[in-house]
Amino acid sequence: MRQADHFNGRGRLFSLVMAFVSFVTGVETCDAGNPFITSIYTADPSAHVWADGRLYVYPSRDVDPARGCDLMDKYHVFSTDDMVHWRDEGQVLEATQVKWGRPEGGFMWAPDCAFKNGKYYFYFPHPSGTKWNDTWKIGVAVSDKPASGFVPADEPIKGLGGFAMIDPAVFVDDDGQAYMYFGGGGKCQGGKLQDNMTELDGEMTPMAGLEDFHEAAWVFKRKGIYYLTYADNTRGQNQLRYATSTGPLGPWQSKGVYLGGTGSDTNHGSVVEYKGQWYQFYHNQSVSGRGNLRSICVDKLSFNPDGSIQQVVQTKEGVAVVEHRTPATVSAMTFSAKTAVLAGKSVLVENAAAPGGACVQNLHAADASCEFRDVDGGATGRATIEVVYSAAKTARFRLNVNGVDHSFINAIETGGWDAFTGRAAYTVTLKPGKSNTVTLTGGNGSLNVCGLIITPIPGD
Ligand code: FUB
Repeated sequence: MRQADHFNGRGRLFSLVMAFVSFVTGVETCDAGNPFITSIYTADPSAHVWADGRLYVYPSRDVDPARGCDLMDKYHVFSTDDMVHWRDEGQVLEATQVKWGRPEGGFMWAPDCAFKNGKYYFYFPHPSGTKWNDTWKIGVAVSDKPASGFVPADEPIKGLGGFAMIDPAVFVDDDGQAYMYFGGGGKCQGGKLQDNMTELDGEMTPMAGLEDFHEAAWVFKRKGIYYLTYADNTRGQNQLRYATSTGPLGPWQSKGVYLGGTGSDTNHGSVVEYKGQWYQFYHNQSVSGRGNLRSICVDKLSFNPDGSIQQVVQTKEGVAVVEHRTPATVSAMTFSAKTAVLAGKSVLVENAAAPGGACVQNLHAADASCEFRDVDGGATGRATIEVVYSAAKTARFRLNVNGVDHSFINAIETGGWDAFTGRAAYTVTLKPGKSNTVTLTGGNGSLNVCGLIITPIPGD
């Protein structure tokens, strides 16, 4: 079916009877394939498996529209229990929360997270002054939970300095001793953290033996061998290299490239084992075609018998489901397009292919929008908003929740106007009860929206 271009008069509103249906579903963000997160742009994925059995990814967020890497000012976390169904855990920190941070905000670059003594420590690089490149610091935020409740410390971590304080990575050894690594622009340092995880224990030392180091250090251990992976200086398409050592602070023996260029000028990865398989996380720019609107990917990583790493093959298919999964049953409320209040050139069109029997069209028009009112936030807490859509070509819309603009959300091509398989997911904290308003604004490509699914995040 071709996209119809109905126009029912500027400013004319369709007020339709609000109705919602409650049902039980296993809905979680499902973005199998690579990139595995497409609703928003993400980069620099740091992956960890925590005691609740889920794998969590802590990436940077590339804010759309981008200006260099300047406007990156917030972090969303994602998690999975089967490597195929991903949940947006929502935002964990933004620049405005950092007391010591640059007054203009922005520049929340590659983060990491560590767990010790019952607490989660979220480490992030951020400038403390207007001259951002001269004032990098590394901050830490602490929580009892892996993906919410983080409170940033009033001061950055003391004792770091001298050069690019970006890309912190924290490795906790089998004996419980934690090590921090950081660096960019060719230099990498590492050192011990105290038991409180917020202060250094002694001096940081240069990581000796890393060939062509650029940035993005990551340390892990397997069968007694310590591995340090990093991005090199290959022009236009940084590659990932690795080095090994018998200790967490080197000296390191360079082992060469194990992940070639991804198409993006930067690269940044992490390595983790989950349910018996090792994985390489990285980013590319395949959704946007732009180096500052990146997307996170995951592929399998394998070792040779001598412990060396085999070349990672980048795939579009991504990785397979790791375990038979019993879907979580959570209550969800569905809002069909028929319940939306339309404005501008948006129109409601009957469509048998659309769940709910109708869809909102003409969202390509600059003044088109649709609003879902009385969205139920449950008791309170985080909930994933899934916009159900079809798109013949990849488009985007602006998401506004309760008057707060969340910038652009991607609607990835679904294969045709009648293919309502698109799910653009984004997690926010909703107000309790039926007191929330979700507005989708068009003007950035064509998509047809047939409704919303709201899924509370379990445990909140
Ligand atoms: O995302 C901003 C910066 O780009 C990171 O800190 C670097 O590792 C590179 O990926």
